[in-house]
Amino acid sequence: MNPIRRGWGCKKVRSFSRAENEEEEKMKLKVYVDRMSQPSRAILIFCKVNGIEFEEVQINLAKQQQKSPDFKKINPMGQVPTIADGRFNLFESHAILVYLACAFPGVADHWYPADLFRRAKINSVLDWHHFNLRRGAMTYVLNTVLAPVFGLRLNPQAAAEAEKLLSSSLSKIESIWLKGNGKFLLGGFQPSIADLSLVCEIMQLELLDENDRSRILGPHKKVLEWIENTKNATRPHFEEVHQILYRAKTRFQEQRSMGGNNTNLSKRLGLPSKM
Ligand SMILES: N[C@@H](CCC(=O)N[C@@H](CS)C(=O)NCC(=O)O)C(=O)O
Repeated sequence: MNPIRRGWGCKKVRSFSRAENEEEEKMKLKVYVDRMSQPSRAILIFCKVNGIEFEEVQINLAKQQQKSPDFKKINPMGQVPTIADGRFNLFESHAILVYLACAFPGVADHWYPADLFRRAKINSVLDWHHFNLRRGAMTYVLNTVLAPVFGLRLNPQAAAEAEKLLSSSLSKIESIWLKGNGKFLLGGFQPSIADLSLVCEIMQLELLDENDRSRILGPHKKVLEWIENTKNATRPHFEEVHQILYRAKTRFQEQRSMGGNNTNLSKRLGLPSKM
């Protein structure tokens, strides 16, 4: 545990020396992200909504900064998001969300409830997410939109497989976790870290051709409502953090209307090779 964190709840009643201020600065939470990455956006929104003080450190995936020796000292996996809280470094977005929810006392209980059963259910959704919704959404967007940006061929067969996984994941979200009258996963009326993580993943579908997006999301009315509920519960930060995605969406639309492919877009969009 970061020693600074142990001082929560204590008001600072004395002024700090320069050395102490420098020490405090070093202990400040650093969040390493690329805003084009879905899990990075989830961490940023979470910190902003909960008033967590942090420094955003840009790791430009397009420039392969995640592979630099300096960054690999912080995250040997060479991926974003990553945090450094004092001397404590952590990667994997779900582990980070859990840590932040537990480590910062200002975070409201609904994000990661103290109740063991509700917490366990949230963990269950988060574990499921990686190999279902995330795999389906990422693979579909790569093989329908992003591949040429990285010098790869679009792969319709991989896209078709991914669409099946994506659509069945969206159906499961509706029939299992959104089945009641609640506004959020697990029937709640306030969001948890699972809502934030999953909705940020779905947001990348903004990059699709509108027909594809409507075909995939259109049948899932409850999912569409839940996305709106999550946006509303986290405004204005949700939209602010997603600005980069909306800009990319506009450029892809322009490119499509000119009948081009996306080969030359990577530099203009600053897109990473893996998102
Ligand atoms: N399971 C990880 C996934 C992290 C991940 O895939 N990060 C991507 C961006 S979304 C990345 O850093 N890609 C660059 C690379 O792998 O070189 C999490 O949830 O944090």
